[in-house]
Amino acid sequence: MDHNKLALPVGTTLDRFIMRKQEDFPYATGELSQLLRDIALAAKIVNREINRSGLIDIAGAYGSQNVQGEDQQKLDVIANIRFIRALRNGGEVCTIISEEDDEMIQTGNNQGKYVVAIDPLDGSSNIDVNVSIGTIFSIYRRVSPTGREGTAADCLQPGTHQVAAGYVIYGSSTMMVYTTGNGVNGFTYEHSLGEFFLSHPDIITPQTGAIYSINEGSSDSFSPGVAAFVQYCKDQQFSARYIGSLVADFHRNLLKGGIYVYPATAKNKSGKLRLMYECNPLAFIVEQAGGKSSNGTRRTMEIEPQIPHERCPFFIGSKELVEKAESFIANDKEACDHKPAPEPTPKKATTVK
Ligand code: P6P
Repeated sequence: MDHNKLALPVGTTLDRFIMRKQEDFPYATGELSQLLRDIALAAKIVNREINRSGLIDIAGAYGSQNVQGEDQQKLDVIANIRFIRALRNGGEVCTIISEEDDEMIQTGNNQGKYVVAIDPLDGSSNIDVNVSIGTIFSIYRRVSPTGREGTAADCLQPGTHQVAAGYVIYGSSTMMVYTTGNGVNGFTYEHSLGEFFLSHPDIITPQTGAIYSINEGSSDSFSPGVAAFVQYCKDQQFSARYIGSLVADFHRNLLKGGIYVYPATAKNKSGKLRLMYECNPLAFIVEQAGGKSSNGTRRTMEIEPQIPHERCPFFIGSKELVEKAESFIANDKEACDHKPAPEPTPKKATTVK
């Protein structure tokens, strides 16, 4: 019996899970395994900072310094530093695109075979009101030869080239959910043991659902197709659930069924969410779980990135709901193709901070 093919029991640690599934990785050399462990380690550290920040915030509320007299840094800056440091020290990653940095980050690991795109702490403005927030990451194999810095071509690969993707949700419990292209598995963090344990094996998202997540405050500028889909959801008496934290809305819909939509609006002409480190990783996960993701007309993971921080309209969740939204948009006479708004061309890559 090939024990590696046995479903691993709930309670398996993340480390053991990664090791036992290693032969699922296309490259099976252990480097991707190590990279996933590096991300999990950084997530544990960020989790601790988030839990403390509530306390420090209260103390820090009386000044810009925390109880230790340190200048209080914004939590997303701290998270960025932690993930970059973990990826640099792990040695497997040559270059990083981070939501927190305009330019590509060169780690100095020129032998590293992987590139990571990451949103270190999405929704961080919610931390002050104790709403769940998250880290979202995407992993690619570099296309340029090792031995030198990573290139823009390494970083601007379509989502179909991802070798792994995942998110960490810092909520009522902290979970890490990821895929390497062989299904989706969720791990819950046990603080007292400092370990992630398999809690949600082989996640499959419902084919349909009765939850829609969209900021209707922008409804005046929705395209007719999007407005018609929102009206459809209301006619179906779906529940409107919008936390304002992508990872939290996505995670709930992944487990319960539903759709999250961030369309083009007057304020965000190409949508607000970033293709490389928000849309593509979640698209990889949702497709592996049987769901769907698009920009309203095109599969998210087939969009060819032009710039590292490109935005795109985002429709993601239960397959039948995404297809219903797409059908309204297809009927929308005024639908205009998504073209990324011109953004400043990236400057030269910098060395890691
Ligand atoms: P709005 C948080 O800033 C974020 O990037 C996502 O986590 C969230 O879903 C979205 O923006 C909320 O944006 O415009 O509805 O406040």
